[in-house]
Parts: sequence; structure tokens; C-alpha cells
Amino acid sequence: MKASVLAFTSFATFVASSPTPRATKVQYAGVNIAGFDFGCTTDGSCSLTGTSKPYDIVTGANAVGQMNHFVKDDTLNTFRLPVGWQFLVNGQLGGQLNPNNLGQYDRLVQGCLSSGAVLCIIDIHNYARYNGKIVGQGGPTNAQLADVWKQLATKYGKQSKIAFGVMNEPHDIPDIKAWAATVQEVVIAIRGAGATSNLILLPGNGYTSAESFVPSGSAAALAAVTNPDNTTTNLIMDVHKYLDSDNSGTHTECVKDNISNAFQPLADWLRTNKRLAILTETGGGNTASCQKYMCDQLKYLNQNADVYIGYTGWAAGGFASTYELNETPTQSGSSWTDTSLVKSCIVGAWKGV
Ligand SMILES: *[C@@H]1O[C@H](CO)[C@@H](O)[C@H](O)[C@H]1NC(C)=O
Ligand SMILES: CC(=O)N[C@H]1CO[C@H](CO)[C@@H](O)[C@@H]1O
Repeated sequence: MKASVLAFTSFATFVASSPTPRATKVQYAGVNIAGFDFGCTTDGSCSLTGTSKPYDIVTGANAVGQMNHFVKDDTLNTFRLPVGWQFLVNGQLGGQLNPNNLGQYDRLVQGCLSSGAVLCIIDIHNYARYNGKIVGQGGPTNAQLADVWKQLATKYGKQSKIAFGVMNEPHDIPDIKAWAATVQEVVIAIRGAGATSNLILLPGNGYTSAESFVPSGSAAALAAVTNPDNTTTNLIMDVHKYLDSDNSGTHTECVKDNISNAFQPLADWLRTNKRLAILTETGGGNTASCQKYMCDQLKYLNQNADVYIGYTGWAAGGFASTYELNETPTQSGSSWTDTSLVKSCIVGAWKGV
């Protein structure tokens, strides 16, 4: 009885609202293809000597095949490609990009570019640090980080599908204005290398938390970062959000969609300040609670696509099915099966189902 009343009510609602198409949707949707960051820890140390090397991990996982699948079967169009700073320069801080290591990473980048994706995000996955010390605040100089980006921008900047993610998850940064100055130097280096219109993603403190972006002062500090011509065109705020009980992304159950405390206030700030943001990490377990909250969250981003340009889930690539936040599809012959969270939310929200 109750069910039939409900059914009638939703039918009426459907009829009344169906003529209004969804006004907006984010431009970029996809996942992280992790692997070249494996061995990196939150103090910015990245081991290059483990038994499995980054390249073996992504090759073994058929990371390029995964991207082709995500584009062809799921219509996703964006991949974030984390890589350790140490790997890029083969442990020589301040040195040139190592041709052998860059060659290996480049196969992932070229795989992204040729997959049909419209955005491939290069992400230096070092938590604003190198071997325990913060860039520009006791650790590497701003010039050393800017030089790595200059070299990467020289290589990739002519390709408009490439975006530059300045740094993964800065945290416990004592001086946020000094960090913004670091980011400013990187932006000048990237633009100066000829990457004049590629998207550059600007990361705040607190592990790039969407929730603390405004209250922590990251938003105000990073808002001052400009292009060489003093505009902020294509300088995009980079945020992360996990939906488990402590926002750590280490639990398989989710407790919150984090709209009211994170994405709504952030959207207000973005509109007021005429800026855009991208959610480059979000994830949860392959559980019913995460399906609910993740779908709600991504739906909200789609409904606010005037300020949110996209999202990439964490993570596919080298992760095994035992990883709490695994989004790696499984391959059987020429067919692929997505995890339930990818299918229902990462793809579902994108397709509008
Ligand atoms: C950018 O702003 C600075 C400081 O206000 C000014 O000196 C400089 O001329 C400006 N550059 C351009 C290209 O407008
Ligand atoms: C939504 C909210 O209140 N924020 C929560 C976001 O998720 C983290 C993890 O749940 C919680 O700690 C926050 O309280």
C-alpha cells in the first residue's frame, strides 16, 4: 500500500520535472592511474629500489589497456597520472629529468593521450616535500621544483590535453603564503616554457582538502597566484575529498557526502572569486555506503559545473583488488569489468544515471 502511494508520487514528480534537462555537467571525469608514485610516502620520500619498480607495476597492470577501456566502454575522458619526483630525476635533486625513467613514464602519458581522453594530468606526488623536507621552507628550493616543471612543460606543453598538477597533497605547511610563492614560481616556469594555455592545478594545505581549502587560508593565498600576464586563466584550484569517517581514504565504509561542509561552501567561494576547481582525488570502498555518498557527491559537482570542472577517482592503475579504495578494472581476455563504485558512481554520475 505504502509502496504504491510512493510509486504514484514519484511518477507525478517525474512527469512534472522531466521537461527540464540537466543544465550542466562537469567537463572532465575519470580516475587516477596510480603506480609511478608507488613507494612515495607523505614525508615526500620515494623509494626507487623496491622489488617492483613503478614501470613494472603499471605495465603488469596493463595501465594503458585500462585507460583504453575506461574511454571506450565507459566514456570517461580524464586520467591523472601520479609520479614521484625522485623517479623523474632518478634521485638527483636539482638534476635533469632522467631519460630512462622519463621514457617509462612517458609511455603512460602517451597511452593516456592516445586513449581518446581529453585531459591527462601530470601529478608530482610528493606532498610538497622531497625526502622529508618542505619545498621553499627548509627543503628543496623553489627554483628546484620550478626547474622540474620547466623541463616537463618543455616536453609536454605543446600538447593541449596535458594538465600540470603542481603537487599532490601539501600538508602541515607552516607558511601558506610561502607555499603560494612556491606555486607562483612553478606557474611562471611552466608558462615560460611555452605551455601558455594548459591547465595548471594549484594545491592547498591539509592534503588538498576541499573542506579546509577556504578556512585554512589556502584559497586566499593561492588566489594571488597569477600567470605572467597577471591573469588567472587556466589556473585551477585542486582539491581532494575522501568520504570515510576521518577523511583519510583508508576505510571501506563512507559516512558523509561532504557537500554541506565542503563542496557547498567551496562553490560559494569559487563563485564569489570567479575561480574554478577540480576534484582530483576522491574515493571509498566498494560498499553500499560509499556508493550512496560518492554518487551524491559527484551529482552535486555536476549540478555545480559552473565552478567544478571535473573529478578523478582514486584509484585504478597498479592497485590490487585487496586495496580498500581499489578502482582497477579486471581484465578477462578483451573484456573488462569495473569495480562497483566506478560503475555506479564514477561512470554513473558522468553518464547521468
Ligand atoms: C603585472 O602586475 C605587475 C604588478 O602590479 C606589474 O608591474 C606588471 O606590469 C603587470 N604585468 C602585466 C603583463 O600586466
Ligand atoms: C561532511 C562532514 O561533516 N564532513 C565530514 C566529511 O567527511 C569527514 C570524514 O567523514 C568527516 O570527518 C567530516 O566531518
